[in-house]
Formats: sequence, structure tokens, C-alpha cells
Amino acid sequence: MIRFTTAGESHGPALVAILEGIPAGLPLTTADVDAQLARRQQGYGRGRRMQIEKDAVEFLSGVRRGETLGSPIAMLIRNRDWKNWEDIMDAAEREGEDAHAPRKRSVTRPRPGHADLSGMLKYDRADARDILERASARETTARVAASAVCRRLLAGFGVRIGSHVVHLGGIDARRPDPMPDDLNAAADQSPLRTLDPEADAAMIARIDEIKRAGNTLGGIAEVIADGLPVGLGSHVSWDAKLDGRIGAAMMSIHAVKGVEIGMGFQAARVTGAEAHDEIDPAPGRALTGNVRRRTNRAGGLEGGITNGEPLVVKVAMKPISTLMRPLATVDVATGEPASAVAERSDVTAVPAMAVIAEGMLALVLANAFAEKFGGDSLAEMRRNYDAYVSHVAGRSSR
Ligand code: EPS
Repeated sequence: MIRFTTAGESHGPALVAILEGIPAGLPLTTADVDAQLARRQQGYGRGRRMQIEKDAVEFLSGVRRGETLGSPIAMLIRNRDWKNWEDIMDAAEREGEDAHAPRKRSVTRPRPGHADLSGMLKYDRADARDILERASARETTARVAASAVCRRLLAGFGVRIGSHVVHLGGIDARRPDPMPDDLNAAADQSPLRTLDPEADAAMIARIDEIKRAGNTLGGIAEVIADGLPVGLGSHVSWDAKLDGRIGAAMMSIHAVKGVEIGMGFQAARVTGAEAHDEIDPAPGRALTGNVRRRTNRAGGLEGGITNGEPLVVKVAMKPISTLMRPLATVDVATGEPASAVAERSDVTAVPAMAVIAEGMLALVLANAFAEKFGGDSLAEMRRNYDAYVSHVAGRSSR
């Protein structure tokens, strides 16, 4: 099993990720992780925080001489902003601090749409900062660090994961036909991760306008993984189905409200003949078992199992819940109507969400790989993979 956990508050000293189950012998450097951390920091519409941070990973365990050891990989990413927040976030009492007085920048006016209010009630906290610091999407830095190791593992088996933004704040971006061979090389060039320069210009104008209005925007990203073999995930049990695992992973990303695989909701509106993918023989196409689908409406998954076609997932993010022109709320200190707190934030973070969604997909797929191909060492995993792929290729051509 490949699994991970994260820890850290947005304005605390650092974020931590612990990743378990990566086989020994995978070449890994901090540069592999830092490249992904840098991609997550991109995107027009981010706030000033992204100019403060320059995310870089430190390996605390599990890596030696540029190779994984098979032991848990602990990763640390320091928050540069911590030095501005020590008084507010310090784990210990500060000297001369009144233990009963609220700390500077305490929050009692919860933001509609944020975890603030429900978290305060659930965890019995008087200061919403005790909730919002962890609810912040800053946490995704640690996820992306963990996922970068999984990407490295998958890349060795020819799996590529990319993303592009297909919608932002009411504006659609066109999907070029054919799609670029290297999706990320193309999308990384765009300030909004689209493949449509006209849409970029319109989105930038929209973000500027919405920023002036003190408001925020959401959007939709498409994430694609190619090079996957048929047979990851399983039809046998609800929690083995890969669609379900991908759905859960995507829905766990901050502000994500919807996930579609392949045609998604559109499949409900058409007939069976318009929703499924007819199959032709395609000798030599080993990863699919020597067949080809005429279309990819299923988005690479049938019955909870990869079919060897590209895996296509769409992820929808609501507008960020911190508005500079705040929405109405209740001040929990007084019980009176109030305007929600207006903390420094982003106008939109859809391009970053796309990179995070790539990461979550990498984590789910790496786990599905480990499940199918096992192995304490990379060499063992490779033997298992090669034996399986050659078996599938031979079997279906009979
Ligand atoms: C966030 C608010 C902003 C974002 C932050 C998420 O941070 P700050 O309050 O420090 O300005 O920049 O995102 C990140 C720090 C990040 O690394 O993505 C929030 O409240 O969720």
C-alpha cells in the first residue's frame, strides 16, 4: 500500500508529508519534488503569499544517496511567512502573554463557505484561526510533495500525468484537436494553464474585474493520465473500484465540489450507443490487450478498472470563500450580524488546483500500481509489471 499523511498549519513553521510504501531503489532528488512544488505556485489570480513563499523540500528520511530505501519518506517544506506569524501561531505561550486574552488576529466572523464556523463548533474553539490555519489550501503543498515521488515512480513505467484548465469564472477554454503530445509542457506556458490563448486573455480580464469587485472565481480542470496498463483497480468490491478512489481523492481537494470521469454527467443525457466506446482489434497494443476503443467516452475506466486508454478526470472548484468584499455572517463572540473576516487571499487558484489534482491522481495511481505489481524494490515491481504486461499482450492476441 502506498499511503500518505500531511501535517502543518498555513502560517505555522512548516508543512510535513509522510509517504509510505514506495519501493526501495527509486532514484529521487529534491529537484524532482521542487519542480512540482513550483508548478503548484503558478497561476494568474494568486495573492501576495505566493511571492513570499518559494517552496522547497527537505528529505528527513527514506532517501539515501539519491535513492529511496523502502522506508517512510518524511518531507519538510518550511513556510517563509512563519517569521511574520510567530506571535500569532507560536505553539507555546509568548512571554508576557495573557493566557485568557485572544491572540492578535483572532477570527470570530466566520466566512460562508469555509470550514471556519462548523470547525469552531465541532472542535469547541473560540478563535476560527484554530480551524482556518489547517483548512487552508496551503496544505496541498505537502500533498504535492508526496505526489511528486509517486509521479517519479509512475514515470518509470511510462505513465504521464498532465492537466489543463477548461473553464474559469464563466469562460470556457477550447480543447485543441489534436491535443499536444506533452500536455504539461503546453499548459505550463499559460498563465491560467489553458491550451487556448484567447481564453487566457478573457480570463485575465475577468479576474482583474472580479478582483476590483472584491470577489472570487472558480473553475474546472481536466486531468489526463496516459501510459496506464489495463487492469488497475477492480470491479470486485465498492472500495476497490478505481473511479471511486479517484473521486474521493479529488473531492478531498480544498473547494472542489464536483468530479467527472470521461463524459461524466453528459453520459446521463444520451443513449447507450452515444455513451460507450466500441472496440476494435489493434494487434501490438500491449497495454490495452491488443484492442483500441474508437472513442474514449468512459475516460479510461470501465467497471472500476483501467482499460488502457487515457484516464480523463474533470474537477470542479467553487470560488474561494475569502472575499475582500465580505459576505454576511454572525460574529460568534457577540451573536450579532457581521461581515465575514477578509483575510489576504487569492482571487482564484484554479490553475494550482489543476496541479494538485494531477498530484492526487498520481497518489491514487501509484497505490493501484503497488497493489497490482507489489514489490519491496523497484526491480521487483518491474519484474511483476513486465510479466503481467507480456501476459496480457499474449493472451488477447490469441
Ligand atoms: C489561503 C489563503 C492564502 C493563499 C493560501 C491559501 O494564503 P495567505 O492567507 O497566507 O495569504 O495564498 O495558499 C497558499 C499559501 C498556498 O501555498 O497555496 C487559504 O485561506 O486557503
